[in-house]
Amino acid sequence: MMKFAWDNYKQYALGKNELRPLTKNGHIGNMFGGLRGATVIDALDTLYIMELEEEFQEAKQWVEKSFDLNVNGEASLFEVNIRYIGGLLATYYLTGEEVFKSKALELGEKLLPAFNTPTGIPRGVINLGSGMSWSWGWASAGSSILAEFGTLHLEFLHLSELSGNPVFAEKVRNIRRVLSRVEKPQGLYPNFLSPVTGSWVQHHVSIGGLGDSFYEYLIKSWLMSDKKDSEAKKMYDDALEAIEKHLVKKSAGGLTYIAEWRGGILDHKMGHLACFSGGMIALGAQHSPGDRRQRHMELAAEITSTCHESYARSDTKLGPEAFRFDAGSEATATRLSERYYILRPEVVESYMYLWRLTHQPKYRHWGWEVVQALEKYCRVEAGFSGIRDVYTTTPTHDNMQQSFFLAETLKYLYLLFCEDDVLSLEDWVFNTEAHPLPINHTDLKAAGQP
Ligand code: DMJ
Repeated sequence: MMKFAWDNYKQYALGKNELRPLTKNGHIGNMFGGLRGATVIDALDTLYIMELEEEFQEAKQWVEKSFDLNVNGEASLFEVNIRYIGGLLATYYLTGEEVFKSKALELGEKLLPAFNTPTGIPRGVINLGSGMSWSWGWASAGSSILAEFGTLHLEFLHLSELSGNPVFAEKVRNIRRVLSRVEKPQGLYPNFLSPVTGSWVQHHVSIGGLGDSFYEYLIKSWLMSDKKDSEAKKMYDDALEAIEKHLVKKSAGGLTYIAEWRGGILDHKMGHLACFSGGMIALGAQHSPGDRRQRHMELAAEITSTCHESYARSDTKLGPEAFRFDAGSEATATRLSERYYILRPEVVESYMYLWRLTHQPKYRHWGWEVVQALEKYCRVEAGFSGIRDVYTTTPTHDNMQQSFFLAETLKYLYLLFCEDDVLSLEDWVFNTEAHPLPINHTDLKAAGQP
């Protein structure tokens, strides 16, 4: 599947950001500020770990010869960080090849002006040429988004480590400082914060879109620090406790889910994006004392099972973008606009973590169901495409092979079916785009190993 996705991208769209597999051309879009080759950078480490050597060399050559960082355009700070910086760093750590490190550092420098705000909380959009930055037009009152400024920590620590320049680490430590001091309603973190005043702009809380990877990066920062970053662990534990208390619910049919919160009122829906949380909670549970460990492992398994239900209850066996738990609907999309599937990874991501942490065969079975459904409904003549409605066996295609399909969905499926020592969870943390970053094992460092 990876070879098919890559070969078609290479044939029809090399150098563009994504492949359009029906029209057999490339898509550039406006998320990466003039940067090109998002699929190349997102695919590099997956090609490498799958030992697709020729294909990896093709991708590497494109980076060496054609990856141009002197661009002028409006980029999402978050997307450039998780896909480009994350992909380049991971490939550098896997291969030791300098080109990936130098491109990551050069690109990292271009992101720094986004942090020039009164609080140091970066704005969401940056022009990579001029360094001008601003907030998303759709974000209320010029605010910055929790999942965006809260998803820089892992990559920025590595940028400082590799460059010897502390500025990257200082930027993310300052974000942490602002967040640890600000008052949290009921212990929860709202999704919109003003980069000018450092206070919340709106009380919408979500473990799915707009909030998701902020929580993920707290627990992973602690793991990546070889469990030294106790501040991150405490913030994660406290946040999870508030989530358990206020957002975790059980449906009439017995399905556990995490609701969204709007100024104290619950919205009983889960987005596909929120389905990563089964894996995150299981990962965090490994390091909790006895009773909490068991409770969190159960919660992780229940959420993952609910997400599996959202797949199992559809005609295609692929899950919708969002599903609801209002009376009469259980883990299904009730709105037309929520019925699509765009090759997202979060559900198989949780299967991978739960498999590695419990070895219960059901997670492999569920992963295999996804493989079969992808082959049946998303594979088209020239690549893989998202579908517009998971509730019909004759879905139309959206003509887009997302770069995260190669970075995440196929990588997590691969890891679900190989030995646990391939990118072992003892040695690596995955950034939110599934790019592996090494855990900073201090005992090895003390023993003189790099
Ligand atoms: C990816 O880019 C990342 O997983 C991000 O955290 C959320 N959205 C997509 C995949 O769905």
